[in-house]
Amino acid sequence: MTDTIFAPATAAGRAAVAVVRLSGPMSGAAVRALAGATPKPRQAAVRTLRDAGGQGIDQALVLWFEGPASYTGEDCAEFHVHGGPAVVASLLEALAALGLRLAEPGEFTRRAFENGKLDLAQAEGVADLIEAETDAQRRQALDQLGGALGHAQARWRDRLIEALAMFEAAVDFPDEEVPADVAARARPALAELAGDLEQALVDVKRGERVREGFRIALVGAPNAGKSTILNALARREAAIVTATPGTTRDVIEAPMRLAGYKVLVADTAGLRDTHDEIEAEGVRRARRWAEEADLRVWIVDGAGEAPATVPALHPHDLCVINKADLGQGAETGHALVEARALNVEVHRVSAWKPADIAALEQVLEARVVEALAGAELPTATRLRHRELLGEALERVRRALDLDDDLELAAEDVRLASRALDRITGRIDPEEVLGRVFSSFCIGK
Ligand SMILES: Nc1nc2c(ncn2[C@@H]2O[C@H](COP(=O)(O)OP(=O)(O)OP(=O)(O)O)[C@@H](O)[C@H]2O)c(=O)[nH]1
Ligand SMILES: [Mg+2]
Repeated sequence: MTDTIFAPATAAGRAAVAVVRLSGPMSGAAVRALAGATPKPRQAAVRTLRDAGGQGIDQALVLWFEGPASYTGEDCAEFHVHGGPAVVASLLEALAALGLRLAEPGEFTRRAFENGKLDLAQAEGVADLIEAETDAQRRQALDQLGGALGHAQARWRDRLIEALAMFEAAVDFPDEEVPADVAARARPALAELAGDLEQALVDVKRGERVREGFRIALVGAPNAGKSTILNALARREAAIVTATPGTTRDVIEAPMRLAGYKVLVADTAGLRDTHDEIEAEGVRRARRWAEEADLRVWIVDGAGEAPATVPALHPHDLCVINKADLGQGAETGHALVEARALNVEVHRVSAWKPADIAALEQVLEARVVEALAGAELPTATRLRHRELLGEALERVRRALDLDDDLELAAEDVRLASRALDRITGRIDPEEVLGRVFSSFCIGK
């Protein structure tokens, strides 16, 4: 028989109210043991909770959800108690004494998934909604919880089944004159599907960025003012600033919120050749972080005289010429020439002037919006989805290339369909499910 599980559903610490929830076949018995009779399903009732010895635990609001009309699909109950640590601790103790067990992270949602209350992508939406810190993360997670990805997956799957039926008909009736014709009829459905999957793969990058944060790297020569700019943007002394070149060694990430999106701005070690082992490692890390970032901002010491050190930049990156308050040195001219050659937009600031930092923040905000805002929310939002979409697309493309060998094409269509099924977790092995649910918090 399934265990009956319990867990606090609210965060630890003091609060007005704490919620403890139960799920499983013994939930009703546990409510009766602690609170007397079970209340009417889905109606709140005020009860005194008592442990097995008859000692009062708290006055609580008790909710009873009879399965399958509950979050997990099993019998469930909730106790809304006063949110003091001792109250919660003695309630948990009383539940354990009744033979119930503390839930694992994500176990409630896992049961909901196993009982068909939501698919795997929706369960991931639940986790993302709990993690959401920005408005964009919240909207995207809510959309996923609403089943947006599952709906898209069902549409894609229908096309595959249509194509598969045609291939199979052609394989089953080889004597008739159908094969070439059938392959030709399956082709448009598959080609359209390939287009949809390509688009979903473009969008999933946006979805991942919204979830994890848009990454902006501040890069450039030592002493250009990268750390000063990071601190000004983050509004705190996140990085050490000194007049000594080579101050920053580690990558220092500061989370920010721009236009309702999560953004990670990273200060990095100044780029130069060095015999100092520690600094050299810092420069390697700076280059790696910058390469993987969504936007690189090349910071230049505008008052400097040395030729500008040019980092590896991508089209549409930015160049910020700093220390405008000190006037121009030869480095400004070098940087302008390089920036023009690389087609990189240039802005001039003094990191010490709040108005300049505000203007820079606006430029960065516009870049974030341009990269992440779309007419529609991305349906796929994480690496797991991206890999499965990629696998499905590859299979569909192979099926399209194989029209003389209908049996092989049919097999590719079947494998594409399997990859798409795994998005909603229909056929996933235990290990994949374990990985998804273990990232949840306890009580969800
Ligand atoms: N006058 C002036 N000085 C600045 C400005 N921005 C930074 N500085 C100074 O330039 C020096 C270097 O600044 P940092 O922010 O440490 O430079 P960095 O690019 O992080 O340097 P590394 O960590 O060595 O790569 C410090 O003395 C700052 O006070 C500015 O806009 N105007
Ligand atoms: Mg620095």
